[in-house]
Amino acid sequence: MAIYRGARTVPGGVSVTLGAMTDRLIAHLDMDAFYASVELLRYPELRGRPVVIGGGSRHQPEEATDPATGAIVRRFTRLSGYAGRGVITTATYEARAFGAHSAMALMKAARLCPDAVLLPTDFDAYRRYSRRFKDAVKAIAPQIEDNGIDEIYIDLTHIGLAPGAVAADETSAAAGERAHRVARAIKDAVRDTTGLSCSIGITPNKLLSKIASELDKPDGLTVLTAADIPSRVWPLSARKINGIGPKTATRLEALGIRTIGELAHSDPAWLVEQFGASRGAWMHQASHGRDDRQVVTCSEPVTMSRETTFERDLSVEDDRDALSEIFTELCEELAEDLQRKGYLGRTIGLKLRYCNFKTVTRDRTIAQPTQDAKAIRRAASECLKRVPLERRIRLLGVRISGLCRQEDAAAAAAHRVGEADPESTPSLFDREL
Ligand code: DCP
Ligand code: MG
Repeated sequence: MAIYRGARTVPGGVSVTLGAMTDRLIAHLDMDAFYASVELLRYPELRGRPVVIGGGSRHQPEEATDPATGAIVRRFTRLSGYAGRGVITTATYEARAFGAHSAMALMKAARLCPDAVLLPTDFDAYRRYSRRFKDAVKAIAPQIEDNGIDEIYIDLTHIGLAPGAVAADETSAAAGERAHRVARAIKDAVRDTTGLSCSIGITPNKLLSKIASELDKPDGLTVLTAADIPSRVWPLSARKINGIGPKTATRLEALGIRTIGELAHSDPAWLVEQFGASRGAWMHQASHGRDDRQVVTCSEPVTMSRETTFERDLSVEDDRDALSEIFTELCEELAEDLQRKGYLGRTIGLKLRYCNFKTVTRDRTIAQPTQDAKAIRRAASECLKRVPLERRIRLLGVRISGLCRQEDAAAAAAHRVGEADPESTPSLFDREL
């Protein structure tokens, strides 16, 4: 994508400014007032009213049939009567206008906005809608990274290109138009399948897109590039950078830095002095809108484990049989987990917690990845030889890391010449020792 500068407004009040910074097109999509919007689907009569979501099921609306018309009439809980320690999960934009927001105590919100309607949460429904909107996006752009119940990153670099066209050869104007067209298609698909609106930010990276998706909320579509950073990103609070939390923001403020722009203009060496080498350097890069992170399309597990805390503390001396049996079971369960999920692992770890709550771990890496209970037990038994066993044991656990997918392991095995693991290693829990 070549350089294109300038801004223009496209129909629907959507601002598009382009000027390529890298050759990637990354989107961040975030649903608007997510929990509240799902609730409004079933209570459409609340549309346009201040509504907050939180509190227990006792705030479920009451339904009655109007004897005259036969229509269902619902009676909703008003926030004004609320007493308790609940907090708001989210609020409609109408309630936000009164100052109500996520994480605010409901009693405080009741003072700000007594006429708001209070609805209880229904996480099953939110999860269902979460799956639906993600599937709708995936049908258009399969490279998505889950970033929570109502947000995803989407790699649009190669989506919506004309047949035979290559992203790298595209002009920036064409790339911008494509970004806009694909984003519009995604927003339509999300609305068609869920009835919900979302906001999308498109920029060359995840960091900027996460900032951009918030800029024109709700129902926003914002495309930004390097040229827009000074005008659209630098005036924002440093907290808008994903990774700068309240603590860092307070520290920054004490140092006289409130905005992303002020951060960008501070001396990187001074930032390193204040926040350490990696964090200081990262803050400098982030404030200039630089971020190389990839969209991670599926989250691979890093480790799998099974552990159990005994009903009473067990001793190797007196409870050898029980320990040996539990040890075998844990290895078998772990092997089943691996087989069910389609993984093999190479590093087997053992965890022991003694009756005094001291915990020890040991691990051993084997030559070939495995999902076999016996191989796992053999390696874990090797680990067992390296831990003290005088004290009574409260917890026993086995875990496996260095995971790879079954199909990748099969391909690798085809290229390997026979390195065998030893046939058997009895464990210290076993009788024969
Ligand atoms: N949530 C929560 N507690 C919080 C923040 C959020 O339970 N402190 C839940 C409720 C939100 C959902 O997560 O609906 C998504 O969080 P967002 O921050 O994306 O907020 P919304 O989607 O509600 O609003 P916005 O339009 O600002 O994205
Ligand atoms: Mg949201």
